[in-house]
Amino acid sequence: MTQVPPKAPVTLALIGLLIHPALAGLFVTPLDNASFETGTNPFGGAGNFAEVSSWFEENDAGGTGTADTREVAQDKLANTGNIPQDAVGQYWLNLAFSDSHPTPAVYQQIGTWEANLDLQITALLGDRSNQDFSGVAFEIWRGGTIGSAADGTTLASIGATMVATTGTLDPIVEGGSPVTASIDETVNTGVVGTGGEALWLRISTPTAVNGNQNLVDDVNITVIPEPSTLALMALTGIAAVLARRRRS
Ligand SMILES: [Ca+2]
Ligand SMILES: [Ca+2]
Ligand SMILES: [Ca+2]
Repeated sequence: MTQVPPKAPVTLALIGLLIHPALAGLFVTPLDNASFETGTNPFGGAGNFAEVSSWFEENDAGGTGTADTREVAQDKLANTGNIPQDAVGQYWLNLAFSDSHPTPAVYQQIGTWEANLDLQITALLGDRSNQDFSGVAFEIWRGGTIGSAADGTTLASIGATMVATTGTLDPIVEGGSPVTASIDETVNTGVVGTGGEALWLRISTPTAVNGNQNLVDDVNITVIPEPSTLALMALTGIAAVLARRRRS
């Protein structure tokens, strides 16, 4: 009777554990228009977008009122003297604060909520040399009515709840020239929620004062594998090497 070598079943079990449900929380491509390169300006004029594709602008009523004329994506080529030129592509998101736009923020769905996901967020932040940068926060929200998400609608008003925030990030040192800074932050989805409800990314400028402009570009978000998953990956690699050695 042939003895079945134990290594193959062990390896298969480890691979099975690697297909971890925690990795399924984000969409395969979590963000659309992550560099803010597509949009329209229904009010005419070249360059800046008043409407950014795939993102919901909380202040933008979608066609009427003064709020709509706000530049949500800034054409860096339109003001080469005061806008940072080393962003990805031609446009920055511009979270610009004024008395008529008191809480500029954009959001989009990035997946479905699952407990205790570590999410890594990276992005570029930009400062205009002729405006103050006051800080940007990257927030994770869950729940709410997906079909009610729209330009001019806040995440809070559709019933979503914030579960994590980077806090207000302000790595910019104001000076006489445009400045670019990169951020790399980790947040966690927490343990309170319902599996499968919407998971959102919201970008806001919580502490702005009138006249501030906060540029954001090249936003990326990924799930960080849990330490146990990383250990299993290492074990699986060792098991595969051992199995190969035994065969040769
Ligand atoms: Ca861009
Ligand atoms: Ca939009
Ligand atoms: Ca500045």
